[in-house]
Amino acid sequence: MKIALINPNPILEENEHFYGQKWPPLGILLLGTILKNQGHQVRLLDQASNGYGFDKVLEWIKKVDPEVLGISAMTVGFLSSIKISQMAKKWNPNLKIVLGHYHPTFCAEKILKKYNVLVDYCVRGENEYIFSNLINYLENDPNLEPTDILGISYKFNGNIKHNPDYPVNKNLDELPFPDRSFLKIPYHQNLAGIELMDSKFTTTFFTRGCPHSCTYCAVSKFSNRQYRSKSPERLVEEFSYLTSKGYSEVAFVDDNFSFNLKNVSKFCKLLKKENLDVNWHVEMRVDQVTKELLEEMALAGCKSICFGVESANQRILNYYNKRITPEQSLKAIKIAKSAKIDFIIGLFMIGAPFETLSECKNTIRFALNSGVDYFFLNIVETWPGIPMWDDLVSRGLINENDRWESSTRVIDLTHTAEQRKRILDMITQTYREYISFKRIGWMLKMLPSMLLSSYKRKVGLNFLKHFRTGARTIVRLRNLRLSGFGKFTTEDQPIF
Ligand code: B12
Ligand code: SF4
Repeated sequence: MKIALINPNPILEENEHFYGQKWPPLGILLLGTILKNQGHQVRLLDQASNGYGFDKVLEWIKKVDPEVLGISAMTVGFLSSIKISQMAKKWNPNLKIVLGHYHPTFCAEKILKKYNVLVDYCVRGENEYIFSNLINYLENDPNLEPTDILGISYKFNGNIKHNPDYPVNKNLDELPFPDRSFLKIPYHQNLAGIELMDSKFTTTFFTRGCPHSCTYCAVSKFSNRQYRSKSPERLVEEFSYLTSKGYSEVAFVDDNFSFNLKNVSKFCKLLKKENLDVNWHVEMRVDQVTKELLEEMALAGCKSICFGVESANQRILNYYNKRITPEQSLKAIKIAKSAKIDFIIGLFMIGAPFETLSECKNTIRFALNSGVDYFFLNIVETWPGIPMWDDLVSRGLINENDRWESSTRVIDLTHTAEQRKRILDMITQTYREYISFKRIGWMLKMLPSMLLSSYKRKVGLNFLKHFRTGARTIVRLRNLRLSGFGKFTTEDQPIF
């Protein structure tokens, strides 16, 4: 069959910008690889990274002329998926449209009810074989009811049906290496839009799932808190394969990379033996840090760690069910530095339900003084599928029938207009001051660590090499106004 797969850009408004990283869409890449291996003709479009407008996306669809269009629908990208579905169905009413990823997993009933003429199937959960089973059914018995295809929701004779869940994928070693030749754009490691390296960048995962259940995170419900891992041997094999294809920067997309410390340690030992020229990057919980492990990781090529610090306020951390303390975060950052991890990033969240202004300020101050090389101050958002959503619905703060189609800033529900303005101003001001060419003192302070770290030296040289683009991005970042999770608007200001 001819199948087109799209990772949509979450931007619908012309004056909005999305300042997430541009990373390959690993989910549809894996689906595409499996289908291609089964003999199907697959094409893939990463609109979130190539920035195509919707007209261009339609042009692409027409050119591919697929029989099935699969769209990856995160909550922030859901309305874009609907816009693409509308355009595609208008062009070809016989095209089968399948939505997969988090939003269709948690909102299948609502989607099939409201958009019944546009969306034919919702694929729920993470298992990659659900889609190939559906494709095989569409190829062979499209008129029969697909009662035995686990993990899908669909309409049949005017009724919405939800087949039982497909079990999560237990044997991750069995999965093929994603065929990255589907992707037609070069990806580079970047931070908030600033490219750090020129070399080829891609993503992979060691594990899936997480035994924790943080209030703001969709992962535990999506994979039923079932933690699984590839074998360290298979992961090293994958790293060898990636370097043979010219990739030298790899980011892990794991939910909880280092839950099994022994496995990580074994991976590092095996990777070190291979002596591959590859830098890798991970996210970690601060309570999993030991100096021995981080030293092993650094020696095996780990260049950056993002720590989920989230808040400086224990009350808020408890609400997030994060099971860490701010002191643990400071300790983890210190250990990472002493273990010679080159780049340490702190992830913070501002604007939990009824979080006070002084608590917000406290977290910002903490971020500034925590010793990290860079920090993200994300505004807390909520959407279906996370415990915080259920909490806000049960407290009557959010109407699940009104807000389910996109993501909602929590401060819009629990703070006054004046409080919201002060919180957003605080964040914008912090970035303005932090990302400033005037911070010469900070730059000088960075200098010794830059000179000592070959990775940081390369990042610095790369910045100088592309100085005009880098400087423009910095100016643009400084002028942006926050308008939602990862979204910004320049309002009337020119972009450059
Ligand atoms: C890596 C990652 C990113 C990367 C890359 C995203 C990408 N292009 O895929 C970057 C950094 C860019 C990113 C950005 C964002 N992310 Co993110 N991200 C992740 C992370 C950690 C891993 C995703 C991944 O690669 N998984 C591995 C692959 C193999 O699995 P997968 O993508 O889930 O795909 C499988 C299934 O979902 C399904 N599937 C996926 N697409 C499709 C399509 C079809 C047709 C079908 C049938 C099936 C299907 O099959 C796949 C194979 O098993 C997840 C957490 C998680 N565990 O998923 C969060 C996560 C997906 N991100 C999340 C969020 C909120 C964001 C941002 C909004 C954050 C922000 N403030 O900017 C942005 C949005 C970006 C965008 N362009 O839309 C949320 C989404 C929640 C939701 N309900 O939508 C998650 C779940 C994290 C969380 N804490 O809850 N993210
Ligand atoms: S935020 Fe991290 S630790 Fe918490 S549930 Fe999600 S993946 Fe697990």
